[in-house]
Amino acid sequence: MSVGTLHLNRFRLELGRRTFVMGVLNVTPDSFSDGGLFLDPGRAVEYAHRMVEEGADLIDIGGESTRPGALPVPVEEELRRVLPVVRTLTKELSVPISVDTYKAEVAEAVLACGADLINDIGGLRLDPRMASVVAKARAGLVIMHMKGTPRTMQHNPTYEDLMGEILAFLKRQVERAEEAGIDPSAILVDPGLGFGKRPEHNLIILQRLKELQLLGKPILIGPSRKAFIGHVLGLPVEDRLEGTLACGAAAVWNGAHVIRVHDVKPMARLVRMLDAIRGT
Ligand code: HH2
Repeated sequence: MSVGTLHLNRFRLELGRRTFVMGVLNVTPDSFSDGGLFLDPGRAVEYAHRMVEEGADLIDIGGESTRPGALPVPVEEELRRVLPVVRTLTKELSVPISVDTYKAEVAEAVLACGADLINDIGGLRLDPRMASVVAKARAGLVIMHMKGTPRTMQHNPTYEDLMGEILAFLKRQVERAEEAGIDPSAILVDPGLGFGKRPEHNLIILQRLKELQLLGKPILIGPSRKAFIGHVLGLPVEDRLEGTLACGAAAVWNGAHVIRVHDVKPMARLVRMLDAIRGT
């Protein structure tokens, strides 16, 4: 379904023609699947180039792990990790650069360095200044749903109406973002697979993803290597590629516009093939 054009600072992405792949670059020592691999800025930059060659349409840089139970990282440390990489990649790459942070201070600094998109897993809930910082920089914003915080989110999450609660939260936060002056065509929504969800919740979200189309915003989804895939297949984190691809296929078929993934090459091929079948 076409929802027009996505405006991300320096870039315009035409939605509905093809599915976009967002490559994950975790500049952290402890991310759940790639922690420690790209802490060195040189290696991080090199890997981002590789992901673009393999078909990434956007790069998402993260300086704090948000895996279940993770503790917050101080602003100074998060900036120390991400800033050199953001500075280099905004110059060297011709794809939008996203930064995965829920802290307004981090967002402000990376936007000043030319980042195009803030991926806020807190969905404007964890830092009251985030909306105005993104608005001021005329950047894009991902609003993600999470129940609780990374430290608490997997403590027995329950829902009376899973899709209803996610929809209501995203609708409210989209309104907040627009009231703060963020360009309505710069906002994406994400139901937050694995963030305060039991395995079955994640499967229902993938099955009923189309319901989020009611919001009229592009849908981003991040199934990559997550625990619910391990739960279904009985496989460890390094062995979840096929499960991730299956989730990507279901998500594209059910209306996702952007897939956030570690394994760019196979996912890029998968979405190209699916887009061809759909005739988009
Ligand atoms: N998942 C993770 C991190 N950021 N952002 C969005 N919008 N959607 C997601 O599903 C999402 C996200 C978790 O994955 P990863 O970055 O690999 O792990 P970690 O948080 O341990 O760094």
